[in-house]
Amino acid sequence: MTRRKLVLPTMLLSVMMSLLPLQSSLGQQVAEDSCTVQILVPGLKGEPGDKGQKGAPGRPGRVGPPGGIGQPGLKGQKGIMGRHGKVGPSGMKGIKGDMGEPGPTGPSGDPGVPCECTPIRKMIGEMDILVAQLSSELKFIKNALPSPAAAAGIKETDGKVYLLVKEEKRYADAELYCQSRGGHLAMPKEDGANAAIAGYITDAGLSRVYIGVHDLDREGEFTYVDRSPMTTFSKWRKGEPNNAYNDEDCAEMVASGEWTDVACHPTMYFICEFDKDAI
Ligand SMILES: [Ca+2]
Ligand SMILES: [Ca+2]
Repeated sequence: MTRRKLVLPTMLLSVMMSLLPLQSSLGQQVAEDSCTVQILVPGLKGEPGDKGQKGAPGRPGRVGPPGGIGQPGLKGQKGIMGRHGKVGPSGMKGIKGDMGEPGPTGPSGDPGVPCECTPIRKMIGEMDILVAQLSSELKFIKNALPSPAAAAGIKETDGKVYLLVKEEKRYADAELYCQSRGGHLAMPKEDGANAAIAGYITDAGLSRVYIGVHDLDREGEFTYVDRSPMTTFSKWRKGEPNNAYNDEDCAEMVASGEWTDVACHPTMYFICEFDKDAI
């Protein structure tokens, strides 16, 4: 305590002196001891001073850190239309549309120039007839010629077509064969037809064939195979028909064109005939 007393600055002493009146109010003992004991205590807080004048503006602060993303702004107004862009590539071909409604009928054309049509029409008519004939003959050939080896070809007269069939058959089967192709066994009813058939046999190198003549229905009364009567024409060989062995009810033609009654069950070649009108 003594040492602190010794080092007290002069200013502190003056303060202490100014406080003496206060010490006197504290008591006589304090005044008596003031020279020996110096108790230093802070003074009472003074009255606040007057407000100072506004200072000069400070220096600008440092740049602050970046702020956070703010709320999106309001939508702006629509801008003006831009320029036209470049032409794009061609698209793929579309599917075909439906057929439209038929249009109105057009105006009538100008009258044609008269032509020489009569000869042309006549030619067309003749061609139509020819085509019809060829069609009929083709149909006949298809029916009558199942195979080229089955026949030696055909012969014809004005009204008939004859077909020599080189397949040995009995009389009844031969007739069935001819019927299945639209005809009958050959039925010569006049010299011309008989000669044509005979020539056919000769040309084929044959000696005899069945023809469509028989007396199967009544012995001795020969008819044609289609049951037509034999009235004005026949070509029996001399001495025929003789119904030999009481077993000859059919007929054959030999190469000379003459007829002979023969049995019906032997097999031999035969000739069919077809009406041209029916072909
Ligand atoms: Ca007989
Ligand atoms: Ca006989």
